[in-house]
Amino acid sequence: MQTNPKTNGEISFEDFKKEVLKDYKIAVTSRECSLLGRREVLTGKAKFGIFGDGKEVPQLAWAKAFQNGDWRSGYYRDQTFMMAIGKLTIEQFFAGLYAHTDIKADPMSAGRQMGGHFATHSLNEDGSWKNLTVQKNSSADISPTAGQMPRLLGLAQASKIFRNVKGIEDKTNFSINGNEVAWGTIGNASTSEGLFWETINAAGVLQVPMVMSVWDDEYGISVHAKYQTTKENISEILKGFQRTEEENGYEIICVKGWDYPELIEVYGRASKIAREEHVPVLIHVQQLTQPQGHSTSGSHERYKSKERLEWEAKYDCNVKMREWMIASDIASEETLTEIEKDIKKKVRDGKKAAWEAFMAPQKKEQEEAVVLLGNLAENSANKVFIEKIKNELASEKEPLRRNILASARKALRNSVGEASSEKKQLQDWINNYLEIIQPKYSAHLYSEAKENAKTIKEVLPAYANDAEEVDGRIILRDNFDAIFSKYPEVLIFGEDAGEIGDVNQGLEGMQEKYGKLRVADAGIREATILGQGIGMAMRGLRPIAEIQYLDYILYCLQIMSDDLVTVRYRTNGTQKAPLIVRTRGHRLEGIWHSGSQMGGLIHLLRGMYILVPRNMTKAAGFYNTLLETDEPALVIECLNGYRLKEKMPNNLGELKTPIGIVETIKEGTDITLVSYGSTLRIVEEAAKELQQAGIDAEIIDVQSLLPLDLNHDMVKSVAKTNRLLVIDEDVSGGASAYILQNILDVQEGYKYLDSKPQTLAAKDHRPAYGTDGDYFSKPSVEDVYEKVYEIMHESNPLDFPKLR
Ligand SMILES: Cc1ncc(C[n+]2csc(CCOP(=O)(O)OP(=O)(O)O)c2C)c(N)n1
Ligand SMILES: [Mg+2]
Repeated sequence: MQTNPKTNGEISFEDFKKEVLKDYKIAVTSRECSLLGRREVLTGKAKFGIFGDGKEVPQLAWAKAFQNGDWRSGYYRDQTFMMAIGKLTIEQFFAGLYAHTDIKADPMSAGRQMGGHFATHSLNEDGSWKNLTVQKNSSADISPTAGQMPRLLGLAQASKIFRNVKGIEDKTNFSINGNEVAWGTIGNASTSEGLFWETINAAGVLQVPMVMSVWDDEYGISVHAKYQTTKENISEILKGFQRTEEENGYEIICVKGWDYPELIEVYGRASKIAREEHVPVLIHVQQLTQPQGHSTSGSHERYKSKERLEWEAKYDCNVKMREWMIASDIASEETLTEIEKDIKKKVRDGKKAAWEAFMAPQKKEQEEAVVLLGNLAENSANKVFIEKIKNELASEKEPLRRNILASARKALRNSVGEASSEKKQLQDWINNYLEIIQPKYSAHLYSEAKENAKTIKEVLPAYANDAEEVDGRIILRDNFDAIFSKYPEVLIFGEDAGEIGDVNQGLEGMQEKYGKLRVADAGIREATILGQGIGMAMRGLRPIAEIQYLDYILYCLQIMSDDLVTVRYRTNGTQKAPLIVRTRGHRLEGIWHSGSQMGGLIHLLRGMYILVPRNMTKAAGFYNTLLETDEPALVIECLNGYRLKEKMPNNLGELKTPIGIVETIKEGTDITLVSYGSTLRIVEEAAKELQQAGIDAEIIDVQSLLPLDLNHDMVKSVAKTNRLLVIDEDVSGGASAYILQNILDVQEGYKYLDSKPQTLAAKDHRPAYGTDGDYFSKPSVEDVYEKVYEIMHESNPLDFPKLR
């Protein structure tokens, strides 16, 4: 008799059989969904399909080891796992495929993500946290291969923090003594990515409870393992990571992906090692297949040999599990055939129900539009044309919103110049439709909770009469001290952030005071520093990830752009990662230490805040504000500001810089100069010199690039001065153009201008090294002076004769 491998025979054979049969049903259901899913794409009902066929059986074993409070960070093959943990039904599977915009129908993303991208809900509808320890959690998937890896590290590290850091024991909604395991999955080919290696190394160093499964089907789309992996074997080449008696490392396990009992044993063992010892485990799941090829956009017959295809048919994990069940007397051939027939019908029915649910609201909207178009036609000189549009819309059996709205808008065009109550009704309907439907595709880029960061009021720095002038870094340091003592869930980590208290000593002494887990040195690995932050923020901690210099943010920009800033959007507001990224930049020295690539950042990072404080008091205020809210943010401190003197406030930890609010730092009447960060010091200097020439400039500090000037204060200044110059250290057409567009277009500043609005940016090359390199690369006081003077000269050559 077969003993139950999971419980070593502790349950009866009858119960064991029942459990295996239940698993098999999930595997068959999942496979049937994949098969029908592909057909839905090929017949045009869904746009794209990527499925989990060929990877079912290991996911059943994984699901058994996965406990409440645990986390998944995986990729598009994991549908069977999601079904097995009870987080994906047949209807939901198809709703996702069709892009159903109701979060109840498609709980993964409300139709925003293509099928196969999974997530669970961490937040209630009001945006508050759920109790994450009583549910099974999946962080939301992203499509870029290996992009799930950095976040996985943070999800695992959170357990270590919860187990070892004092003062957060009461956060029982997030962890129970750090017992939670973070489970990663990745395809064999995606292990070629740098992010995989960076994460594997970092998890080995950090010794976190992470179990990494590699689903190995020998291919990455059409490209065979021989082009992907040295020795064509990921566990073989990772052997150096294996822990020994003497040294920490990984437990590395290989297992055949079709061997159900073996898989259950392996996943049980992995879970225990990671959970109890906080040691990372790598499971190389070999001999998996792709029965339908990679995705719906191609067929694998084009690149797999006949022999390989025959092997895949034979070693299909579901087929193998079925054979094993029959050989072990768990079920007869007849019973299994009956089950399979039953499931086929269930999946067909579920698919039909999902399609009908998807179509129902759209059909209703179609009917409404058809009636309105009919009425419009009756009262229009263009009746014939409008009726044609109406009839075409009415004849659509499966109407999409695009067609409904496009028809209504086109019909309206045909009645231009006419007036009727029917037309008014259609106009109202279109406006109302857009108001209701557009958010289904656009909401939740930022927090929509009433109490969001934008509502947090400024608290000005307060000063004692005899306030000292200190180096800026002291203000920052003492403010971090206040933060760490106020919020036990805050932790900071980065290169040199720990022992020496960061390269500019803004964290001096903090590690000694708050310990090595809360103020931590990290390896040189920006992408996974960012990932640590994302994962820990998703688990209720308040991480601050430090990227040593702004220039090196490019190493983690992909993760910020693809993962961090899309968390809220891609989950339709059901997950969040309120991570603060701290860095320092703008002006210092040379090509890789004085970058100010703000245009690139603001365009790639919509979904987080980008804050550019001009001094350390402002920076401290931003950190304090951010910790009262739950948006991710990037704070860029001025590299050349740490040793400049600032007056020491006596309300550190309390003072707050508002988000999205500009500040006028000098009033003036002749021209508005808009800038931010380090450049402001240049602008202020130039303004002083301009004053001597009789030019009175007003200076505005933007402070916050995302969001930008929520109160539209910049246009008020332009309305007063009628002239505008935007100055920064980015390339031309970068952030300065973004600010200009906001003032002219969004704030309608063009109405008030008497001179051509202009920008003054750095040269388009990277900044050269040395004092002269800086002078000839970035805007100087003279550049600002002359540019402003030129604008004044053009409008009044008599008072301001030509300079050069
Ligand atoms: C960064 C990035 N490059 C390329 C792709 C396109 N792509 C999607 S899946 C895939 C192959 C992945 O193969 P593997 O990791 O073995 O997973 P499998 O699909 O075989 O399970 C590729 C190249 C992508 N999504 N992201
Ligand atoms: Mg593969």
